[in-house]
Amino acid sequence: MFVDQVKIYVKAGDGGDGCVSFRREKFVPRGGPDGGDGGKGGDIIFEASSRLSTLVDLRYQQHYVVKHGGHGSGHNAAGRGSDAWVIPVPVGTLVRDFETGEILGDLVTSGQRMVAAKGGKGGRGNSYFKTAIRQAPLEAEPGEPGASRWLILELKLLADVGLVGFPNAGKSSLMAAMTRAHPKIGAYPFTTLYPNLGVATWHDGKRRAFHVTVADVPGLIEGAHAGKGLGIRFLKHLERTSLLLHLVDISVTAADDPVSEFKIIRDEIAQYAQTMSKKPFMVAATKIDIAGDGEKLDALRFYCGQKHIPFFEVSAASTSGIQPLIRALGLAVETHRKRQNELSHDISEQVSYV
Ligand SMILES: Nc1nc2c(ncn2[C@@H]2O[C@H](COP(=O)(O)OP(=O)(O)OP(=O)(O)O)[C@@H](O)[C@H]2O)c(=O)[nH]1
Ligand SMILES: [Mg+2]
Repeated sequence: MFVDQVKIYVKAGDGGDGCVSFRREKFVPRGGPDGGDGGKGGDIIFEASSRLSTLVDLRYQQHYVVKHGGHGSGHNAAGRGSDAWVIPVPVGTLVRDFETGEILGDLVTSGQRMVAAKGGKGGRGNSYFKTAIRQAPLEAEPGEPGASRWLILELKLLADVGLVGFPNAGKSSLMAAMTRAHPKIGAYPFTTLYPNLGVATWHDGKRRAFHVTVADVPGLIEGAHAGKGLGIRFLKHLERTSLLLHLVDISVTAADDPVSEFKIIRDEIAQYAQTMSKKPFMVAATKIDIAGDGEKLDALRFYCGQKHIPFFEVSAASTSGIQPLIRALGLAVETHRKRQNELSHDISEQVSYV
């Protein structure tokens, strides 16, 4: 099951209490205070893991409460700290405070961690409060409470290229042809019910290999923005892509007018978010091995030529056109990454001069 949003409660461990105790030993009269400090309460930590692809595990457990640190005891013995609870989440998980909506963290690389709730400090024992004039303090501190809050965890997949198109357009087949992923493929609409990721490898001619992550999402139909079909809820997984690849079926069995099919999908994307329709995009005509008289293919090619839209012709069945497509996607993604780097560099330069 694919789950991309959950609400959970986290509570870090309270600190252990400090202890009031006095040294009592034979031959040591008035041994003085020896109450130890309480242990620290364990934190709640999220850790991004590339082995997870959904938040489903967190759907089944809603409360995460760490036990308190150990209390201090006599002989100046400090309480043991309680262990942190490390909760694995998929890469691409955004953590928000439920009350304020504030983004607390965005886990974008495997192994990245964030502390979602800090454990309380242990209280100090009475030996700490001893002074020259107070030889027998009767006070010790209680442990600090651990932080607690309700959180919203939202998964927004991280991919470079998003595949969009009508159901049955051949998105999952293309994904299988470009990457090592094995998405479900079927001769019926809505075969894909949740997003899949795959990695295509691209060589730049200097024996350097680059990786391009591709996301295949469920098909869109006219009215998807109003909830038709599976709706547009999965489009959020394409928000972080560098570019969109529109797949348009031009085979004999496809709809008659591929250009209007393409425009319907553009429209649905615009209805979803302006930021999405401003993303760079390309068009690939799919299933060219069964193009028939090629009239639909010609019409789509002509339209894209007029509009200066990068255009590709592919067949997942014969693998024709796949390599040039991967290369073009790789180049476009590389350019985008460089631009992003320069942009963040520019910003940091500006900041350092202020
Ligand atoms: N002949 C031929 N058939 C293809 C090609 N690509 C996909 N198909 C067929 O088209 C049908 C739909 O393919 P999918 O890859 O499942 O399409 P999809 O866009 O992922 O569909 P949804 O997941 O339902 O949105 C399947 O029967 C595929 O075998 C192709 O290049 N040539
Ligand atoms: Mg599919």
